[in-house]
Amino acid sequence: IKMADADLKKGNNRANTTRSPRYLVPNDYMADPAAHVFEGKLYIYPSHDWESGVEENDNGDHFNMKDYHVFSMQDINGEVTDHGVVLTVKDIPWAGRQLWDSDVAFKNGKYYMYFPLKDRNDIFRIGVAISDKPYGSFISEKHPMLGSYSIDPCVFEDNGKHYMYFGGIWGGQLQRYRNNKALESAATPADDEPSICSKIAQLSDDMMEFGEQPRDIVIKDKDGKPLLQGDTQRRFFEASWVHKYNGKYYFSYSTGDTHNLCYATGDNPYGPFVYQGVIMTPVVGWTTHHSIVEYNGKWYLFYHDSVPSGGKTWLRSMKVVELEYNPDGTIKTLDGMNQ
Ligand code: FUB
Repeated sequence: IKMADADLKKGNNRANTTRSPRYLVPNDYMADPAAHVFEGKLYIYPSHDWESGVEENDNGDHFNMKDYHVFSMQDINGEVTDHGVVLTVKDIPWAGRQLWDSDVAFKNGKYYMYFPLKDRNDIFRIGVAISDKPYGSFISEKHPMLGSYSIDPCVFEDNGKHYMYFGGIWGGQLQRYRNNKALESAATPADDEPSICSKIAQLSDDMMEFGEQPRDIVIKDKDGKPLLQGDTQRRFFEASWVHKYNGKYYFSYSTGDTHNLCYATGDNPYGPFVYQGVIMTPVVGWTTHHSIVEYNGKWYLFYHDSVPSGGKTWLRSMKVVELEYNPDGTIKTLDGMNQ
């Protein structure tokens, strides 16, 4: 009983579920899965981890990924099809290094892949690559999106409009910017100041650029106060994702150095969002990164852990597990998802 009380205080609404997670690609390392339903199938767009030999450091240089694969599934328990390499660093004209978490959106018969990559000055920008098919391959544009910065783009479609959410602190470089401008010197706010926020911008009609200046996604606590930078168990770090359930907007994200997957809800894509709780407690590995999608009437959490690599933070394996809601729309916390 004591344990349950402690969990409730932390916002951990433990799932009473026997459904177990499934590793999707046991023979390779895939992370940061972005899942979407296109043409009636589940498509998954992960990062492709590999052993590049780059030493582990606080900048995340060891996440030195050089290409993307696409996967698809007709049945959540069925075969996972690997569509092979669909974009590589060497085919991106402005590339420096490190292809991190990507996402894909569909509009007017075309699929747009959005990916973060360091340019030749080692600054993360967001690029666009296009395909006629959800499984690629994708052809990169010559330049990154104008005014783009940081990492982890996620594109959410609502009423025919597409919104990009992005950003990540520390190695993701978001702390180097204020009001969409690079700072002379990177400063993270003090612990008692409002936390650095994920960003949102509606995309232009042609899907190639921001259609407006990116704005902050403010997450407030239940008293209406913005979460503070020192509130490391709850504040935003990276891995933005948005889905809609029963007319409400759910903004979910990783708390990075405290390794929680959390969520907050709001009434529109821009927020503000009100903090609700933990979706998934920490898994093996440093990063935690996910997507949430409805398929055939059920909701699923796609995520990764580093169990198969024996805890190597840069060699992650992609998984899926069913996600459940309580009658009031809160999400049941998934706990112990490493098995
Ligand atoms: O995969 C590289 C980075 O690790 C992602 O962009 C972050 O969200 C974290 O998962």
